[in-house]
Amino acid sequence: MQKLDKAARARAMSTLGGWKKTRGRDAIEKTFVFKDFNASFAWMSRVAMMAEKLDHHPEWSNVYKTVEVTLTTHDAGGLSDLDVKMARFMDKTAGAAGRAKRSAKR
Ligand code: H2B
Repeated sequence: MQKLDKAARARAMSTLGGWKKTRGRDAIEKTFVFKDFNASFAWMSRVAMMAEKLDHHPEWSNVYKTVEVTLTTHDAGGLSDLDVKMARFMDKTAGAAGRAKRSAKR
């Protein structure tokens, strides 16, 4: 898996909503806020199955209804197409939680 070059990265980022570059790392991150714990964990289960299928796994943590996600490709030492693919899948499956950019409230 190849790291995205500068142009490909810019193109990809312009199509992703609410994802931002991680400071000091070649990675992207987003915070998803769901209705409650049940909704957040159901989503994580769905994403987990996709992660296994793609053999591409997120760095993430969950506190109640909030899931903080960081995506990067460890084997490539940075952002690859797989991260973009995973980000799209996460946004698509998160519904309203994927459209909320960020929330201070947990
Ligand atoms: N996930 C992510 N995010 N990056 C990787 O480089 C990666 C992975 N590599 N999941 C996979 C697993 C690799 O370790 C296994 C052996 O295929």
